[in-house]
Amino acid sequence: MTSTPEFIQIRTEGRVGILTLNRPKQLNALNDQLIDELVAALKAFDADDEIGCMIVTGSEKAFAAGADIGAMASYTFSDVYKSEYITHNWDLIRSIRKPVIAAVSGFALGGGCELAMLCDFIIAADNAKFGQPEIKLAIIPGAGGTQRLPRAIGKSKAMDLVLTGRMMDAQEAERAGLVSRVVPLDKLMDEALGAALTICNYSLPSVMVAKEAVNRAFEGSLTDGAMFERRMFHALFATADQKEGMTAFVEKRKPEFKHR
Ligand code: CO8
Repeated sequence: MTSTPEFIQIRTEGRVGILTLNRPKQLNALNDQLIDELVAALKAFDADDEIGCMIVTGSEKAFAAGADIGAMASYTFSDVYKSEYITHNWDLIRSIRKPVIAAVSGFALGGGCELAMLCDFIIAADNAKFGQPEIKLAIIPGAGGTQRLPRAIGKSKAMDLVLTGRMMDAQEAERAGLVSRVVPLDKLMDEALGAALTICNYSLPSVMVAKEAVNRAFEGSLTDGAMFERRMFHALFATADQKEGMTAFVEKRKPEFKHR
């Protein structure tokens, strides 16, 4: 990054890049600058050979309470349409190729829930609350909420959340399949870091291909996804790490992956 970010904190732990949303007074409400900073940091980690996995997190009280309502209140259609307000580089988050884990505590609402869903999987603290309350503001979700939420939790529950604007607690979110694990609040970062470090120890090419293949299942047809999976399964036999991984298993030792 060229300048020090104002609304996110960046640190590393081993080969894990950790990004913490940091607008505490506004419950991490998202604005263009925060998203720009987040995208720049994710892209920098994605390009960094020393990094194998990323975590996006917030504060105990809020992962992110949505887009900044105060900033949006007076905008007109042409203001937001012309500037592609707040979503102009949203798809760049989707294009990050290394795994990104969302570690969510507190509120993940509106754009906050959409940001968590844009990550590869969500680990939630037991105080997490998810929702798409945009309907209460006479708008609708604008960054994937009406598309990714039904794919993640099914039509009925997604309609319920989008149309009533109610929040879903961590337990309901886990039952519905939105989050992969729920842990006590004070264990959230340990759990996310444990998962990230596990991923970092695997061969990076296979990790990246696995992410790409699962995203095909989420976004495309079964036939195309299965063909992509088959071809990439074959392609991974060209890596040095595949030889190392299988040889190590046969020799009953730990593999030493070189990420190539
Ligand atoms: N925007 C701006 N400020 C916010 C937001 C927000 N989304 N959420 C909370 N805040 C501010 C409050 O105004 C308050 O500020 P102040 O102390 O100056 O009065 C402070 O954060 C604390 O909030 P509360 O006092 O309300 O705290 P509570 O614990 O009582 O309530 C809630 C917490 C339930 C989270 C409540 O603040 C709330 O309902 N927030 C709004 C949630 C919402 O409607 N989110 C959806 C916004 S629209 C949206 O996200 C569209 C997404 C489009 C794409 C985005 C891509 C990035």
